[in-house]
Amino acid sequence: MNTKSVIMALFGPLFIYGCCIELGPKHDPIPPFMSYQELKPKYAYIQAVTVGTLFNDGLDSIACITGYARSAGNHDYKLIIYKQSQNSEIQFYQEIQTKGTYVNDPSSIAIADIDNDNNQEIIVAHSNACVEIFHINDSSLFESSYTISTKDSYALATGDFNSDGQTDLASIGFGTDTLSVWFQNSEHRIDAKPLMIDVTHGGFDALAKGDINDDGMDDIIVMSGQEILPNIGVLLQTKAGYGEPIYCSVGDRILTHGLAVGDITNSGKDSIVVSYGGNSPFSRIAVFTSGSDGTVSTEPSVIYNSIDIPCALSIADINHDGRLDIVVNHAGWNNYGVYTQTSTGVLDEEINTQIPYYGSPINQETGFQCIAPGDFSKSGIKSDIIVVSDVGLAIMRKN
Ligand SMILES: [Ca+2]
Ligand SMILES: [Ca+2]
Ligand SMILES: [Ca+2]
Ligand SMILES: [Ca+2]
Repeated sequence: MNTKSVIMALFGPLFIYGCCIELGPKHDPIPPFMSYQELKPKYAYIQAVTVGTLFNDGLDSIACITGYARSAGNHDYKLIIYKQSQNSEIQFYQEIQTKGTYVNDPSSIAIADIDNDNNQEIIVAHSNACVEIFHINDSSLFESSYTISTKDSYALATGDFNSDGQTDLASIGFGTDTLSVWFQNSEHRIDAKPLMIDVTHGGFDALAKGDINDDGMDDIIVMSGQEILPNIGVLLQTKAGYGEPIYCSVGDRILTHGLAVGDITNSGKDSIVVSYGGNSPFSRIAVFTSGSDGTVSTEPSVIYNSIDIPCALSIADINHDGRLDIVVNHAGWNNYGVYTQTSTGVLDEEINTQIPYYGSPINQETGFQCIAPGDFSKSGIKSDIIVVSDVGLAIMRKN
């Protein structure tokens, strides 16, 4: 027996036992993800990704947009679609030229039926220029059908923003200090003129919808990512339209990075979640939950610790227990964290998972849409996560 074997024989069991105590999570842990799969072909610079049932087959498919790749590649400013097959394989489907350019690059993407024909459209925002709509044609291919010129074209959200049963569009520009809401009219077209609302946001912003005051009507949440401004502006929908924004902050002179909205307090009501801070121990996730009377909370209801540089956030039921959980991207570290929601509506401590290291996609730090949930294993639950990495897109499927 050599020296190493002697040490292992004497201390190995103790070492392993010690590791179990040291590393074992405290409450009902889950392995966050099982498998990691890169999607081919690879794209150098994906700006944003989203998921939707693009082909009326009940299966989630993926759409993403590319920016400037800093190379001679010819995949810049494209809309790229990956389709899920019946056996849960994700296959490249289509690459489409967009109206994006170097100065007006594609920055945000959404999937929604904004003309009420039961086919999903893909909507792409080109920063400081326009919103471009892509329809599916008779050959089941997507094609650009029209654009809406607007400076409010950095971040997109869709929802029913006037409670008429039809899906509408909302958009903000990069630090424009306005929000444009584009309603779907009675002829099922997007109104030519938006409702414009003043709300402060200073750049690297994010946009989301959710029912923040639990009255059954979609509200709009604007996150500011730059300048000394309130972190969040909440626009509550009322039967008479939208009032003044309600501003919320995580503290003085702190910039937030990521935004997500969903019921992560087991209350049936949507909370706002933002990420902020740099390296640990100064990195956090803050949750804003309205009071029982619907009063919007202007300060965090709960703050959770995180690890280095928490950025883009997503909300999904990662462990299939019927409660929504939070997934956070740690920009530059190729690391993803999961906060699972417990039955009492508090979040368990963060569990992290590493994805293969290739380098740091720059847009992870600013791209609020570099992570999206979907169902890519026919589980009926959106618990698989699409992530932007520097090789393009990858799927992390649930264990
Ligand atoms: Ca449609
Ligand atoms: Ca509507
Ligand atoms: Ca509401
Ligand atoms: Ca869950």
